[in-house]
Amino acid sequence: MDNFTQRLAMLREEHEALITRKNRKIEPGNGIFHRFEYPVLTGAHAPLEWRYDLNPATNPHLMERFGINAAFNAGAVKHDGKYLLAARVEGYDRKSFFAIAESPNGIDNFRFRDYPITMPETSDPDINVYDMRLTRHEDGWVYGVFCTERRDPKAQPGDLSSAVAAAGIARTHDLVTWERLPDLVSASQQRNVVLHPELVDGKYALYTRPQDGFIDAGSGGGIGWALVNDITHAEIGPGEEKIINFRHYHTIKEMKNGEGPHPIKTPAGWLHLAHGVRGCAAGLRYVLYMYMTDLQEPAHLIAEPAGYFMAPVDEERIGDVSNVLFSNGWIADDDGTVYIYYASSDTRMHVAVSTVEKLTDYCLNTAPDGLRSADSVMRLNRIISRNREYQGGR
Ligand code: M1P
Repeated sequence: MDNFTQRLAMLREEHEALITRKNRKIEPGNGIFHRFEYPVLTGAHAPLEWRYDLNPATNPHLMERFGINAAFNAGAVKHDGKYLLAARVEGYDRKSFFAIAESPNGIDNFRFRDYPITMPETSDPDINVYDMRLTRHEDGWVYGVFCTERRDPKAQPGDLSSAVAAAGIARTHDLVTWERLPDLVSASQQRNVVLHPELVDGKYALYTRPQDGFIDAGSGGGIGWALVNDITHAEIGPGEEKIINFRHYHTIKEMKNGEGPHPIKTPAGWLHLAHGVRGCAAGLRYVLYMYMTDLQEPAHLIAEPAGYFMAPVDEERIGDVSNVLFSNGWIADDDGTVYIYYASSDTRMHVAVSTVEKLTDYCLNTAPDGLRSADSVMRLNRIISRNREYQGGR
């Protein structure tokens, strides 16, 4: 066997082993969710057909011709009985694009489709696109709302990093062909915009994240909410955006926060997953937190447990942008199982599994943040004394 054929056989074997590797729940968990042993999607999951020219005549050394750096920040939806992740795939050239990987069970065997998504563009071409949230909307479409980034037109000639972030909007019926709609028009830059799955007062409802600049959420205040009449020309007028989940001093979200995937509807209210960002000597630390809003009034906060729901551990801590957990996709199955897809350190995708019942219990029965050390001690003492009483003073 020649070298080319031999190496190709090795690459195929390694790739197939990675994709078909069985994932295992890590016990005992914390009662709220279970993590799984292996990431569900990585750059190495990208098909060999994407990365190599497989023709020995044009690529005698079987070199990689298109490097895939990472697969992360995936939107999620169940489609035709399969668990679909619309991942942010990033090449060695730093550009992101979207590609769908499908699994029969939601926890392993995620396999990319043959081609990535060819996302149509508006008349203002995107420089980079990422972090798509998928919403199966009651109007019958599946929407993808994502960040489209372009160079700041006001940037000085030598300034090659100032950028403008806006919400790109596209929709599909089959998760193959996409129709691009005009970008969201709003007063500020936007990232982490998410479409609510139901109409509210006959309008499309958006979770927003108003921000002062490309990076800085600044005076934005937190996660916003706005209603738009027409999703095919989505526009938020001045004063039409209100903050529904605020940032606070000395918390896990003091610097920034952002809605994760669209909320899950439960009999007790809407379950929300979001990310919170704080600064520290090591840079920014991104964690996930949860909150709940009222069933009839989805913009009205009814519960928010103190602190984070998930923070990076072990391998999750390390990657291209270390110390980051980020989620923009989860799937609630009919039996109440919730598959939480989260990315670690802007590098890879993982799954954690819970249920609607457990997440609701977590949100409604975990005390809120008292915002002061003394309050934390009070909450802790309450738990300890109840336990001592229950255990007969032991
Ligand atoms: O690098 C961490 C995350 O930073 C951004 O999120 P946010 O706008 O909330 O700061 C995004 O670029 C996101 O993709 C990235 O994971």
